[in-house]
Amino acid sequence: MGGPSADLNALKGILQKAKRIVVLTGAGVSAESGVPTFRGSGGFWRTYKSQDLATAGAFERSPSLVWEFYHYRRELVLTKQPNKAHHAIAEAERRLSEVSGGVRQLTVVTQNIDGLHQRGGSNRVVELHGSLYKTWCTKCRDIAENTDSPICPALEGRGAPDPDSPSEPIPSKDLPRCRKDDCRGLLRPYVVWFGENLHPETLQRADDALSECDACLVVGTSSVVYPAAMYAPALAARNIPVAEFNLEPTSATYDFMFHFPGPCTQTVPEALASITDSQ
Ligand code: BJW
Ligand code: ZN
Repeated sequence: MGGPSADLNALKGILQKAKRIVVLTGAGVSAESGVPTFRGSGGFWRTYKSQDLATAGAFERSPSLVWEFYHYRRELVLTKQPNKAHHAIAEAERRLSEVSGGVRQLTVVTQNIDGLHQRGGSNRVVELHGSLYKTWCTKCRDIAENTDSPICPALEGRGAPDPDSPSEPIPSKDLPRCRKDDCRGLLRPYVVWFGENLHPETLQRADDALSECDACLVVGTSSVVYPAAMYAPALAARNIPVAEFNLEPTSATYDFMFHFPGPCTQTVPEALASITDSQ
């Protein structure tokens, strides 16, 4: 009955008192920076959907093809900048901590692997699905940061999204390799693919933030991919106020207290103004 409200003042009143805010984000928060979302028209690379390439099976069949896909996205995101939503979220984190001597906190729990929250100034970020700029050795399991552009010489000029792009497989020995001299194993992107479990430490950090949280913003996610999709409905079920910011309603909208339609670069800074503009 009733459905979610779009009463901005009511949300601002809640945020002014909140001690632990979680901002749960998805691809929509980066859409206005020019990073394509997954579902909808932007979600294709060549003729593939993300679901076809973001799997361990796809990497086993063709590490070259999967590396081309991730190389393309690494290079694309390097040309993009954090937008007003990323900046407002980062400024709210800083301000909230400053006015309370560190007692009040805002944590970003993101499904995105693009690093734009951190580049926008957020410090407390849980990356549920990993990072475009980290690698994971398939042999020694080492996880390493890697912002090289290109990540290896053989990928230079590869990864174009045009379906007619030449795509001779790159020999495995020329794909990204572990930097440890005694290993040199094949690297994979440090991202969570479909059918893979999220990393236990990541899940723990997300759980810690969610269990303490007394207000939650859900920004730019279709809320269909688990386990992230259950986080905000679980908070709402505990009567914690949840506000969704999305271009359109999602399957989770009716679980929530608030829904603010529209581009998040407008709606999110407005909602967080009660924190970012506080004296
Ligand atoms: C704007 C905007 C603007 C645009 N302003 N808004 C049932 C229960 C539990 C699990 C499952 C289940 N059924 C199937 C599963 C498994 C699966 C799953 O959830 N599948 C669903 C599709 C149903 N989950 C998994 O496999 C997870 N692992 C797991 O469950 O392990 C246990 C297990 C083991 C073995 C078998 C089965 C289970 C892992 C999921 C990992 C997801 N990884 C990806 C790819 C990462 C790597 C990469 O990027 O290449 O993560 S999938 C892809 O979707 C990516 C995203 O993080 C994720 C979420 O997408 P997101 O962010 O919501 O984007 P969109 O595009 O969907 O939505 C954008 C939204 O923004 C839209 O709503 C727009 O309207 C909005 N928007 N512009 C405001 N300007
Ligand atoms: Zn290694």
